[in-house]
Amino acid sequence: MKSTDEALKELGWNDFFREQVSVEEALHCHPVRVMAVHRGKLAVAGAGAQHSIVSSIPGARPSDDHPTVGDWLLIDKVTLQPIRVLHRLNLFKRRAPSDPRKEQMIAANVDTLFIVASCNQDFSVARLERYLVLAREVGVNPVVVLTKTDLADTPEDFAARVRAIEPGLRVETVNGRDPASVACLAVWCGKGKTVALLGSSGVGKSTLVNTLRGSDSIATQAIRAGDDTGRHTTTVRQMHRLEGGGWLLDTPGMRELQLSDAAAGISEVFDDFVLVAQGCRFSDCAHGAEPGCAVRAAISEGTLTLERFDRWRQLAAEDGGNAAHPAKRRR
Ligand SMILES: Nc1nc2c(ncn2[C@@H]2O[C@H](COP(=O)(O)OP(=O)(O)OP(=O)(O)O)[C@@H](O)[C@H]2O)c(=O)[nH]1
Ligand SMILES: [Mg+2]
Ligand SMILES: [Zn+2]
Repeated sequence: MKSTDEALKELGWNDFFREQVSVEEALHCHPVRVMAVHRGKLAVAGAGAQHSIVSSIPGARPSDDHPTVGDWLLIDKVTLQPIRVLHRLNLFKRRAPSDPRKEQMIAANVDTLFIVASCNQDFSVARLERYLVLAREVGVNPVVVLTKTDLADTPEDFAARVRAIEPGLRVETVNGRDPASVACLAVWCGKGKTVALLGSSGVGKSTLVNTLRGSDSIATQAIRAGDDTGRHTTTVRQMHRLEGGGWLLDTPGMRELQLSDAAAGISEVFDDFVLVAQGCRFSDCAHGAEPGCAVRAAISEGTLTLERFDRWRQLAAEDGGNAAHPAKRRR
């Protein structure tokens, strides 16, 4: 029989969380990790026990105090009532598609982010940049996983386009249905580690989880023939355990990733632009028709591209126009 501590460690428990629990709380509560969020219910796992519990926390304010998948939660030993969410190592969120004024929590306490995309006509550098901005903003190490190499004539061309986004970016090309091919991903999936998979519908997130687990328990579905887009097969965010003790957090494919409050992440992914912009004559240069604009000069010289400039401006505009002036916002 495993000790409580050992069992919690396998769920990702560490000193950061342990130190948040008072002696008093430890007497009548125990920690559990949120494995999945269903309508009004949470699937949680603790040392040697799994429960389905209510998700509402008395007194929780409408936003971040609520539990999301990956969270550590204290629950009452007797009633199983959730008491509070422990502070997170990190939290992925986006603008809610239904209401841009609201934020939607995606996942918490993630060690590595697999940004999944396919080597087919659905591939988009602009979309990958958004996911990268999110990873940088949250401070989680990203790995771009390019699937369906078996269907592409030149998968290396796709990988090269991803590598061009950021020097040193980790890119893995795989056939998601082949265990030998996905074995390269295991290094991020060690005991107690949490890997979240994000990406559009149909890119093969659930397929990767199935193959890495050596099972086919998660439903997957063929993509549309016309445009290679997916059918939104996965509908819940859920943690899946790997035999070696790691955790894969599968998520539903996103139609669009609208960033919220991501100025620092944008500056990091577009640091080439930020650097050049420091040479603009005006510190609040919008890089339009202003005299002495170093960004426009670099574009005419060909050291920066107009395509990337447009994508940078687009993200900055969505983020409230703040990203172009990182000095004001940088934390
Ligand atoms: N040939 C090939 N097919 C793949 C690969 N990866 C995934 N597929 C197929 O692509 C389709 C979509 O895969 P899913 O795993 O359902 O995609 P998903 O990203 O989970 O999609 P959502 O749940 O809708 O977000 C399935 O038919 C998979 O079998 C791959 O590397 N090669
Ligand atoms: Mg899926
Ligand atoms: Zn300028």
